[in-house]
Amino acid sequence: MRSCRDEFTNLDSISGYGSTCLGCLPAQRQQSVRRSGYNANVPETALNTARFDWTRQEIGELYHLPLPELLFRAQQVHRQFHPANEVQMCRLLSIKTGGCPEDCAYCPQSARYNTGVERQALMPTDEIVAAAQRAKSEGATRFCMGAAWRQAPNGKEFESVLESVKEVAKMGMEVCCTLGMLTEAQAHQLKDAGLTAYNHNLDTSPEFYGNIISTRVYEERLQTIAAVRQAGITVCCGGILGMGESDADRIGLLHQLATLEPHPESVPINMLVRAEGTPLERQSDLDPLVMVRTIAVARILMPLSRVRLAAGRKQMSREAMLLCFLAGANSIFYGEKLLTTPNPAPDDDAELLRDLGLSPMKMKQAVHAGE
Ligand code: SAM
Ligand code: DTB
Ligand code: SF4
Repeated sequence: MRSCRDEFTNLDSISGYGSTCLGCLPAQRQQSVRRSGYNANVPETALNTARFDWTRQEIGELYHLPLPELLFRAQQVHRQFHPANEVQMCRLLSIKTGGCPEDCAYCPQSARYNTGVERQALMPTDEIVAAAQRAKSEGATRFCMGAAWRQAPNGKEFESVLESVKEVAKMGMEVCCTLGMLTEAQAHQLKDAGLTAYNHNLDTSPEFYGNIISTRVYEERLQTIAAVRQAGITVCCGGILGMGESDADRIGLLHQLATLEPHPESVPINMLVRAEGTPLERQSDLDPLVMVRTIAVARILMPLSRVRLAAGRKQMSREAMLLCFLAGANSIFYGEKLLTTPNPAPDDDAELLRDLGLSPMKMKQAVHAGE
């Protein structure tokens, strides 16, 4: 019998997402598909088509397509699975800043570099809740709390994070945390508190990872991602471009992401923010078209996922951002600050979306745990 995967053996038919009934999927994938922010107009029969067996060769062929061809295919996939002109607004908040023992070469929060970032202890729940309320009133449908930890600590601080998650979850927004490595038990506690997503980036290819971070290994990232998935929390996982990696490394990162089964529901693609004092402060400029290409391939490989045009927008032109949206990005960080570095001013972003005719995604389309 012809399988739905046969649809994809020929790259020329890449946008021909077909085929079987959603009910035929294994339970975990059904759950992931239902949680994805897919376009409600997509027939359920078209939702069983994501592939998890992409080869590096196939991904390389897509990545190196002529850009207009790649954009066309990505846009076709995008329109099949997502509202064409909607962008999710996400708000980031650094709830514990600086002093991190890890040596991530890009990160202004590593204690190993003199970056001028002021250390800040864990924020109390009431301040976090107030920030989440502000974010919601400004149109954010996802609230992401970031902490500069190698791994989430046990004890009073973790209890306090759980309390904050509980309170933010009551507001009906998607609630995301990024706290470093997690144990399975911690992932379950976060799930019970109402966490809907956990961000843990693979950052780059397995081969290039050691050039950027020496204090942990790729496999540890994969273990935390598995613990998050196992606990029933949606996965937010992506990477950073512009760290001196090659096209092959970007293809390697995409390969890692697209062979996670289920795919991460949310895929942030960051452009390196060159922070003073970090080993990467003098990296050369990244051609924004590399962001466009990578986002387009991510969109094709992971049709149901939200792809986030994440850090680095402050350095990008409006035209480059438009191309990223055309390539299938449908989520941004909205607010004047990322974790410790600046993001475009909210007024400028509102004007950009208006000028492009894009609308902020409404809360009803936001992804909630357990749906
Ligand atoms: N400590 C936790 C961890 O590493 O998973 C959570 C916080 S960490 C700051 C979250 C992510 O931010 C990193 O995985 C990295 O992908 C991204 N990031 C950090 N510094 C960045 C920079 N200068 N430019 C772009 N992305 C950056
Ligand atoms: C992600 O992929 N990007 C965000 C979020 N997940 C946590 C972080 C970007 C941080 C940029 C540098 C800073 O502001 O410190
Ligand atoms: Fe620490 Fe995360 Fe920054 Fe690495 S990226 S130094 S783990 S805060």
